Amino acid sequence: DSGYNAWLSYPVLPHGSLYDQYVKWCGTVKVTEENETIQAALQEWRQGIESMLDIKVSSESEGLCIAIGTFQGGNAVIRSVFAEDTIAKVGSEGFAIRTRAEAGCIAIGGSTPAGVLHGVFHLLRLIGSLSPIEQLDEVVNPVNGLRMINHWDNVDGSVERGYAGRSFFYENNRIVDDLERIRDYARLMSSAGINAISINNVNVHEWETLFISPAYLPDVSRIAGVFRVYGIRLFLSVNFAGPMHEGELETADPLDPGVRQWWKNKAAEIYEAIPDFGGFVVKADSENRPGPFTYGRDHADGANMLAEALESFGGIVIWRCFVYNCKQDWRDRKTDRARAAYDHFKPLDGKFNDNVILQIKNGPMDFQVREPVSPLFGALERTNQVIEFQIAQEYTGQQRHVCYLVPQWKEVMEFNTHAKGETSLVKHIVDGSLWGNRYSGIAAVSNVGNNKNWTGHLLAQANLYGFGRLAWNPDLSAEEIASEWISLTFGTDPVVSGTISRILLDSWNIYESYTAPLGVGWMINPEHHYGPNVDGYEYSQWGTYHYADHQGIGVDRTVQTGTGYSAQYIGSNAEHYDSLEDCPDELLLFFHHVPYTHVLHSGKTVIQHIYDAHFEGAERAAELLTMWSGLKERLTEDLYVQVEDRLQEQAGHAKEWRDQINSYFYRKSGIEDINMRSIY
Ligand code: BDP
Repeated sequence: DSGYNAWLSYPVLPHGSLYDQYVKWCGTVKVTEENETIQAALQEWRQGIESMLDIKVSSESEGLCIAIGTFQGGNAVIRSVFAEDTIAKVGSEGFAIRTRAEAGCIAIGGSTPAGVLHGVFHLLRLIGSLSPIEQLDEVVNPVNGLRMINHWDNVDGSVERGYAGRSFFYENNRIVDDLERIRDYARLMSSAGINAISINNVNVHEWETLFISPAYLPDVSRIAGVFRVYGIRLFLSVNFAGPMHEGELETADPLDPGVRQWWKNKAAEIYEAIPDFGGFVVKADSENRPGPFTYGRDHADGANMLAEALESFGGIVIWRCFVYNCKQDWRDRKTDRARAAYDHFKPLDGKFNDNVILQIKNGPMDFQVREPVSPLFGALERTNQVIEFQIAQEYTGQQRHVCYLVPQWKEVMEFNTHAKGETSLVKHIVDGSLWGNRYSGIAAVSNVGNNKNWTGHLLAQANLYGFGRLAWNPDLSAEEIASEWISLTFGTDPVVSGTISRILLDSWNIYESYTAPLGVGWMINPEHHYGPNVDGYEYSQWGTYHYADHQGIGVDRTVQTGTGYSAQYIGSNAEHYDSLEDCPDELLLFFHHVPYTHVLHSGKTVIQHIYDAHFEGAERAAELLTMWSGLKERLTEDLYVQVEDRLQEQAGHAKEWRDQINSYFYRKSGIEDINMRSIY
């Protein structure tokens, strides 16, 4: 196995009492519906059970069975097992599952075929992670409405920030003919709980506006057809100046009647080809993308125009808040990129149509290994919003280093914004419950490509799986998600799970410790963003600085002497971040400029922290390799070697990080390491 089957590998289960239990119940399946999603669920069931239990699944035999179907679908077993009050609790994507000894079956019922499919994946997951199945009785619904993956794939087959090969959607400026891999991708995504995928880059180049033209729509519709079977809606990113590039208008002014009509016609054309089309993802007035600013209009004008075009078809506009000045003067210490999203969008709260969702990156900068939570969460009381994470490890080792990001995402989701009463967690803003939004949810930039194992680093699959699971249920812990992923991918050997779980759970902390210190970020090579370069972005236009000199380091974002960014938070959050005494160590340099001799809560000086963290980080990166080598006899050679190669590279590269960062700060500060380790 090369990793292609990922968490749908269905490894053979060990013999024992649970195995016997599974064999007893799972060999017979009763399905009555012809619907293609139900049939896909059936096929998945056969594949999973036959592989894990090494038995044949039949639909004929008598005795105990699994019954799957919708409540209205005419399957008598389903009808008899679930009472009306249970059925009433099952939402459009959820399911009920119940073991009923009297009826001789385990029944999985949904109000829609997609719900049934999720239920089948659920039971397969329980079996694959050796959970008992004889007392099942629950209703499971996803917590978040939108659970979305954003691809940054370009139609020429390249992938922006792609670290796992080329696109599997496009080749030579066309959509691929063979949809086999896309089907397997849809299975993987659906099994993790995803229900929406945008298939093209948010940076829609002029020539790519053709995507929504008659030349491409039939092919886009083929992909939508594959997704549909797995309960996933397709979205497209659009270029705000589409009417000028794809159309022949002279303007893209959102208040121009001709432009508005153009988008309406376009929407009608798209829905003709794809009746369940999800809607548009838009990056406007950001990093040189066109937008409403050109015409003196604001983001609400732009988004609402598109929303109006989509509304009657049930479509939505996902408008990104990653908007900032990427041509700033680095000499100006008052302009602060971190402020930008809030400054742009807070004044527009309440002005967006009902079918617009703002998509907000988790932090105010850009997916650094450590950032505070974006202060826009909590600031928008009357606007639909989704959070955006980056599964692609652009700034976290580019899938050459292992960095399990679920713990980071968990931290963000659990952050208390204090926006509405004592407890106002990001996860409750994102799931729509805090403000009662019409639309809400969670999106992330994909980390897949056409590499055999999808993600380049095999262990990066855990981020893809973990994102889906967390979007479905944010209350799952990072440990639970890791352990599920490991069993489903590698099987249930406890030594394997113990080791991989430790590697995953330590990895974010390790990566953070040998890269940019204490929340300051950005010490990377410009453009491609891989590897250390302390001053790489220091004198550039992108607004990403650390201000290190011979006395100190950090960005002063306080109210009194800095950019005032800390005041974008609410109540005690604003106070803590603004205060040098209270600011948490891990974010100190994000909020404050301090001397190297400043003493942290940990009791160390900033400079000693930098030295220690980098020495320890590089050592711990090397230990990851040692830990992995303990699994050599327990894994297939292919899987073992894939990860070994990457961990070797990481161990070497972590030393390079250590040496560059430590030397830089030693030379700047002239302060010795108290432990006298060698710094160059
Ligand atoms: C940054 C990437 C850039 C993206 C941008 C975005 O470096 O390639 O276009 O985010 O989110 O992280 O639009």
